[in-house]
Amino acid sequence: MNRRYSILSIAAVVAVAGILFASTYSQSEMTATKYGVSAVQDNLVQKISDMGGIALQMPSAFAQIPLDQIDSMVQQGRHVVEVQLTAQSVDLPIMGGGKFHAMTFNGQVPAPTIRATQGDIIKMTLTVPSTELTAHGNDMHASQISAGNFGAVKPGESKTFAYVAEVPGTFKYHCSGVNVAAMDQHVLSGMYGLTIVDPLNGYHNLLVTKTKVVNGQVVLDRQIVPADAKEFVLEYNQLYLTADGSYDQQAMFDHKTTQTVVNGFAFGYTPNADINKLVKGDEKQNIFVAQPWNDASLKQYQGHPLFVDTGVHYRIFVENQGNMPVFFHIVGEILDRVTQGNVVQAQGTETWNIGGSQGATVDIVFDNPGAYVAVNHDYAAIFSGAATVFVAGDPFKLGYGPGDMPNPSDAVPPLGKNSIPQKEVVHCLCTDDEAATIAKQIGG
Ligand SMILES: [Cu+2]
Repeated sequence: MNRRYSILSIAAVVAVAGILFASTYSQSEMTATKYGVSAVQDNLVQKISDMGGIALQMPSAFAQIPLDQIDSMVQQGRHVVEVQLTAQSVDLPIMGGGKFHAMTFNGQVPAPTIRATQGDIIKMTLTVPSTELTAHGNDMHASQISAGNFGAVKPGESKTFAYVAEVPGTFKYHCSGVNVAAMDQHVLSGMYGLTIVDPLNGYHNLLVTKTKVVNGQVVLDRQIVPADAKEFVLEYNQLYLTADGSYDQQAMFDHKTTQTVVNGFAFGYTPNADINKLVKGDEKQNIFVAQPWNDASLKQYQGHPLFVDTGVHYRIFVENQGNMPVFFHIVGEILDRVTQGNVVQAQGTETWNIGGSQGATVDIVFDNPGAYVAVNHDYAAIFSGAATVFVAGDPFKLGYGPGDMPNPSDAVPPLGKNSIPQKEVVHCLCTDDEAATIAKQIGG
């Protein structure tokens, strides 16, 4: 049992309490000045205060590894995955032009994807440079440590913690704000990432059941697809912004999404000018109606579809980083398998509902060439950014073969237990410095 859930269930209340009672944080650290808090909630906040306040609500850690024990654990056979995160507030572009005030880990949204194997030690260091205007924190859902344990890391300081990733699956990690106060602002402004914990014994083969005709009879045709797969990561979130690109907390309370983003972008995985020219002979002629990230001058922000081969096993790690549901659906396809943790939840399902701060691993084989669009099948989400184009095979007869076309670097996770490598091209909602670092990593 992970006690975090009981903590997070009151986190909103605690965050409000933190905002109302914390005297150590200036108003400039909190963008919003008006809160959608009713009189009833005011009473609840007062009750929490009377009980002893936030400290009483936050039990101490119970699964953290003392840092001086890591070496001996490694000698006994554990592996360590080291993660360096640096808080960086920076302006990044949004669909439609302009920029928003992003809060990031390492200058990119989402933060780097962490890949570990069940049983590994994850050792994370968060550094908050002295140039940051506010403290930051970290809560890793792959751990089983109280969110209040890590605490706030002040500007000019850094802090390390470590834990054993005991449970396989996809898990978000996110800034925990200033002792959970302003956590919503920090997460919804970009401070979130994914930890993929591979099952210790690897992934299962995929069973795909079709039909065929034998001797005039329709019979089941069970096909076993090996566990090794090409992989993608899709992280869903929302932006709640004022006209000048600041975080709009009232819009969050009202669930009035400004844009829906996948790996930080609204419509980030759509054809670009080069692909239009290849397909239509005209770089300005769109083959996807909503296509804001088109021109090559946009550099790392230029749109790029996900190119997939037909007949190949794809494993898609989907995480809902936001606070609206994700009805994950691929238009024109059926999800062959949905796994959460290491437990199969569905086989052959049209859509899978992923709640806030929940992940799923979707296995799929694209059978026929064509363009398929992965959506959050909530129309408001689709039309505000949650549409991701998969191009399977070579439907436009351009002459490329399996694996020839590169895929966006931010949609391809680090290699894991049963990963098949893919060609990559730099694509990220990230600073130019971070884009240059990624270019070096992928040899691009
Ligand atoms: Cu933060």
